[in-house]
Amino acid sequence: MDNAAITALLKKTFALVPKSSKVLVVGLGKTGLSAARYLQKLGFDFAITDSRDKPPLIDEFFQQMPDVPVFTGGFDEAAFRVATHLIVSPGVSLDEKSIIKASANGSRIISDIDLFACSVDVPVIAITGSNGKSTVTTMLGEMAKAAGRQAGVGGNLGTPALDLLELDANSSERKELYILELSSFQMERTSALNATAATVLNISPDHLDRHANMAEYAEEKKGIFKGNGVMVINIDDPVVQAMQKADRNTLTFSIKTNADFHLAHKANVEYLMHQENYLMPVAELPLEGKHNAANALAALALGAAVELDEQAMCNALRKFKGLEHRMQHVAEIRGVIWVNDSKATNIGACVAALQGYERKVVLIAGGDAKGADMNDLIPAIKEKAKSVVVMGKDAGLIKQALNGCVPVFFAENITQAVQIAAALADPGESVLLSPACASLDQFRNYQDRGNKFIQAVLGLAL
Ligand code: UMA
Ligand code: ADP
Repeated sequence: MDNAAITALLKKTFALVPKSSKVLVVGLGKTGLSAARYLQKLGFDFAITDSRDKPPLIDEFFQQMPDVPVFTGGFDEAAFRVATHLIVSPGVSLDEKSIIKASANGSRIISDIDLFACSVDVPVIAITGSNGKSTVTTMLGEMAKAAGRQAGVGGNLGTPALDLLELDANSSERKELYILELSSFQMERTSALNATAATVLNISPDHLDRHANMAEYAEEKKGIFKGNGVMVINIDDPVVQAMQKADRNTLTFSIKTNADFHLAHKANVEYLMHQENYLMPVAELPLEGKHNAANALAALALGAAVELDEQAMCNALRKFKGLEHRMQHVAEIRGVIWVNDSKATNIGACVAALQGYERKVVLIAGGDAKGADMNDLIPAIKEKAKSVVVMGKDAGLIKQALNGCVPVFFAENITQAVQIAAALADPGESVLLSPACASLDQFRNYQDRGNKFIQAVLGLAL
């Protein structure tokens, strides 16, 4: 789409007009910086604000846009007062006083995903859910590549959606498809997306510190189906199934029952299926766990919605080794297998991890529970864990929930947790870091937690 067509669509959709609208970008992280670059390329008047004194990307911003007004160290009231439009980063709550006030005074709240939606005329696939988003988004990106399609892959995954666009007329690469991972925070402030195909992979409790309750959280995720694209529905999840609409093109997937994409046995071999067609044996997926078979089926369904070649998709699945910090094999030391699942930042992910185990497991869990009910961990822990090492802010909540059903040990930090787990695990067993909690109480992010875990584990081998 050329820039004139984009600005025309922004005007029609959001009354957003270069030189006349006053845009305030709220949050100077990756999203804010990508929005600023976009607005500058299209010739908009804008300013940027961040409540921190020294936001993470301020130096990069000054370098790229020395003339754009910046307000840091608090949300600047005057900047909000004059703004006709606010582009709010996902990390900033819409309950912020300044945002509520500006909105009441007529400022329109839009997201980077709204801007993106007004800037593309090729198919967009949108993926949300409580767990598996990054895995499915990356899988599908690999499938598109294997099928010979130029795809832009990003969103919540890491590269902001706006940074995937080619806004320079002389840009040599032309994307034929976009594949976006979207979070509930991105969805709650997006209204213009009409994805060619979209999915909510699953719904389990997460981010309940930011959403009022589960119903509201699910409602934000459901927003991904706005428009008239193909709905890819996980019929194993009742909350997702309830989102299905009779008048829309739908592809279903299931690891439990018959669906458009499902599992079936032939001569004792389990296959990924497309209706009656045997696509490939599940055992050829390098990723373990039933939840990853579900992820593969979801990716196949999304790929089918944009007519990716089925054999190319299967070839990509055979090569897909998974992402770091998701059920990542770290080492086998004295007969004990150590697994890093630091990205398990909610209960659903930890339960899925435990359910994949045949071996006995020593689980390391804890961190910031984000308002979740730790009692939901009990059945899977009772069934699969021999003992649990807890750490972080909500360690006590987990111990309390488990109430003596398995032995629980406290650790001050990840190194101590690894040492305690090493003493507890016998040869033939596994130690799994799958915290069911966010990491920010003790670490920079989940990657930092996973890396420190790996370091401590490798230290055991010395
Ligand atoms: N900020 C304020 N005031 C606040 C909160 C934040 O000023 O009250 C500022 C921060 O100082 C910071 C900026 O806002 O400078 C950060 O913005 P952000 O938190 O929205 O983060 P970005 O760097 O823009 O990254 C975001 C996503 N982050 C979040 O949703 C928290 C990234 O997802 C995403 O990769 C990126 O956009 C590109 O689209 C990360 C994430 O943790 C991986 N997502 C959550 C998850 O997966 O569970 C939802
Ligand atoms: P997200 O981007 O939604 O956080 P990831 O693919 O990064 O998802 O995986 C996050 C965590 O969820 C990891 O611990 C992973 O093992 C687990 N997981 C992946 N897919 C699923 C699924 N379909 N159901 C439950 N848990 C899953």
